[in-house]
Amino acid sequence: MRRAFLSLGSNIGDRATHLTRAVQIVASSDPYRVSSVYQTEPVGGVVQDDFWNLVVEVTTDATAKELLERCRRAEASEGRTRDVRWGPRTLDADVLLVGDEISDDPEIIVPHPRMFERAFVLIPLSELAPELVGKAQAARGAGRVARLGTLSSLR
Ligand code: PH2
Ligand code: MG
Ligand code: MG
Repeated sequence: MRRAFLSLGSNIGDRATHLTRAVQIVASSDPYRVSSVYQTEPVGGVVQDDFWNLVVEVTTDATAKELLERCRRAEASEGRTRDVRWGPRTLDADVLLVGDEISDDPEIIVPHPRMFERAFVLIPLSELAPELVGKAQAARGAGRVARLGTLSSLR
C-alpha cells in the first residue's frame, strides 16, 4: 500500500456536493483522509469565480494510471465539460503524488508538474502530509487561499 494524494477543485454549481461525491469516487473502497476545504483565487486561465479546493489522501494499491481513471470517472460523474484550458469547471481531479513514484509518462506525470507552485495544492497538502510540504513552503505558493472548514461542515 502506498499513500497517494489527489487534488480536487470546483468553481461551478454546488461545490460542496461536487467535492463530496468526488471524494467517494476517487477513494473507491480504499482508506482515505480529506483536508479542509479552501476558497481559492483562480490561478491562470480566464476571469472566473473562486474555486473550492481540497486534497484527498488515499492509501492504496492502485497504480497512478488507475488513480487517473478514478479522477476521470469523478469528473464525468459531476458533468465536467472541457472547453477553456484552466477555465471554470464543476470538478477537476488531479493526481499529485503516488508514494515516491516518479513518472514522466505524458498521460500521467507524477509528481504533478505544477503542484509545488500552487498554494491551493500545497496548503491543504501540508495539513495531511506536513513531512512532505512545510508550512513555510506552502505559504510561498501562488494565489490567495482561505480556509472554509471541513467538507462535512459545508454541506
Ligand atoms: N485549477 C487549475 C487552474 N487554476 N486555480 C485554483 N484556485 N484552483 C484550481 O483548482 C485551479 C486553478 C487547473 O486545473
Ligand atoms: Mg488541475
Ligand atoms: Mg485536471
